[in-house]
Amino acid sequence: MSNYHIKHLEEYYQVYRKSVRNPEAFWEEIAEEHFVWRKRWDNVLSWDFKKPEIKWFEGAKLNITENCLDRHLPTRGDKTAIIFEPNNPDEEAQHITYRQLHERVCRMANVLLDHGVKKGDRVCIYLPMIPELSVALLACARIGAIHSVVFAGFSSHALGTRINDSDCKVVLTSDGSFRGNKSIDLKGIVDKALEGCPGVANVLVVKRTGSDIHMEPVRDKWLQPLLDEAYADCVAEVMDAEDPLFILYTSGSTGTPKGMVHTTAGYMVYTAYTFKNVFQYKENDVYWCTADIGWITGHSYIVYGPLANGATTLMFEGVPSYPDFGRFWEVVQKHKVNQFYTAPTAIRALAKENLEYVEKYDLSSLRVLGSVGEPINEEAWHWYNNNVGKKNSPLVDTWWQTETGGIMIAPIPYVTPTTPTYATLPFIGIQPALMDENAKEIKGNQVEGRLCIKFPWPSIARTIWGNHDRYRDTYFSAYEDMYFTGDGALRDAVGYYRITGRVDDVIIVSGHNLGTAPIEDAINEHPAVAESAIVGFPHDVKGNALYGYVILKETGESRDRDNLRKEINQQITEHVGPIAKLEKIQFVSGLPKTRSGKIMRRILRKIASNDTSNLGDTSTLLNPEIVQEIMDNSL
Ligand code: 7RM
Repeated sequence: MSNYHIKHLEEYYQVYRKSVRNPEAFWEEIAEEHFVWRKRWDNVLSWDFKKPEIKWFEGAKLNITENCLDRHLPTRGDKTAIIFEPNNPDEEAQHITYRQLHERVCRMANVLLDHGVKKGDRVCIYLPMIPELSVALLACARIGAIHSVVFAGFSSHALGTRINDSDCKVVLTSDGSFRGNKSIDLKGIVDKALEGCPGVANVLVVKRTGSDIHMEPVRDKWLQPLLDEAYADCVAEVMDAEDPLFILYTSGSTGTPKGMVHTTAGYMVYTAYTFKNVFQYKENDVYWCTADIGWITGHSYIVYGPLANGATTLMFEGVPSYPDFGRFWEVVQKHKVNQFYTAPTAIRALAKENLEYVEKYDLSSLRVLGSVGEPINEEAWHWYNNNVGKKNSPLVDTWWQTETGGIMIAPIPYVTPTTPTYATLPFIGIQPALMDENAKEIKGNQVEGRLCIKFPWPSIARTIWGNHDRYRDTYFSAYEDMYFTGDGALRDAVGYYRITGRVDDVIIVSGHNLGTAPIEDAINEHPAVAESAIVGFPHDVKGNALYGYVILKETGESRDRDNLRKEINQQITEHVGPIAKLEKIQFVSGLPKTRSGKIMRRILRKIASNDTSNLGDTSTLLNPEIVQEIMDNSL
């Protein structure tokens, strides 16, 4: 029996038990049989959730790009590694073979080396969804540089903060990006960010839109001429299993974004293994994940997981609504996509449109549908299952996080029977636990609690860049010897998990994690604003939308409210990015606060959600009278 590819439910249970009874032996076998190593490990796992310190495959030497590229060349050199589908359907798609991808990665790696990038240096990547983005990740990995991808929808302020937090030396970007019928001036955003980033020596610029941009002498260079001149082969740097592979920022409930650090070997093994099973990928399948590589889903399930399996992975530059709402299905038909992985927010947006957009296209190639990013509601689940899958493609609802690196709870298609809105069973090697208010584990079924994981898995993030204490405090201090996810979940009668949502101040809007703190900071910087609080409320497309309560300074009281609303959203766009704009802004004279001065968001959340029948105990508030005022004027 090969434990690498699970094909029956009995096999799942058998392999699961094995992976839990003896995790070291289990992962050792997977690592040994399915990857290439320069040197074998001395020890499979050492861990201590108290420190916390987690090491997988210690002592092993490898390069992840040899696993994603070089090893495929003899057998899959002419196979398509990446299909690039441009924003504009009239522009031709590109098919990049493994051999071509290898060459492009080597050339870019050599350009980075020429610019003084060494093993362990950080490189910031701020690129749209074009092939150079995947090439850039792999080029960093080739030479042992640590990539830090910043989603190209983030503002200059957010970009600058991230560049400085991890001291990036080089930034890779493009002149601009295409999104539907818009183009965005990415280079202008980079220029503005770099006014506050003295550590950046070079900006390497991909030409995409051909727009007229400023090139700072010495610092900025067009990438293409450098790639053309570069040598087409590059010796892979030999990395330790636990050397950092990348940093990826995720919002926290407080403070600055957290630079989650993922290391090389464990991340590779786990993303490859989950990819193979959760998508039941078979040679010659075409797999498409619609996420942006700026998020963890893109890192793990557009780039590393698929390429480690020698798969064909599709990169889409555009948006689901351009040139019309049939675009996703047109692309599925055109490239005969077999596995399709998207987010509930996209499903909900498309479900609002005419069914003809779906029915027009031949979707018979589809075998597996995936969902990720937030809980998928019942309606969206059925719409996706009925109209896209034609009740014929299992729908895998995959729960995981930036911090977990790979999929943690998900059905295995054609193996695990699915239930709408349930992520179902823990993946192989994953040991979930539900905790009660007294920090005790809740055993048995038909229970609800806070979701923790009891035992390390290979792709768990190892630290927060530059702040190990925050890593411990955020994930390992709420419950002893457990990783705390920040999510609530229930376990039904058969042991299936359903994720109920965040239990902290992170709000998921259109599948993007937003911390309340940086948004409130941005609002508070407006000269007319005294104080603010934001909460999420249910939205039929975005899942949640943001509701802001704003107290004005005396000087702001006389100003036009609609202008103020626009300015506040402009402020947010500049500091955080347009995804964090507020749907509703209510001006209030005060905010409900506890005696220790904490804003009672619970009450604000209920008012924003129009659910005021039971506000709970407000007697402990410092200013209970404010609640009525806020309710009377709610939007
Ligand atoms: C992969 C990713 C993580 C948070 C997580 C959850 C929520 C993600 C699901 C989900 C319910 C799902 N990484 N989440 N997937 N909730 N069902 N299938 O999204 O770091 O950006 O977000 O997203 O709250 O903690 S992430």
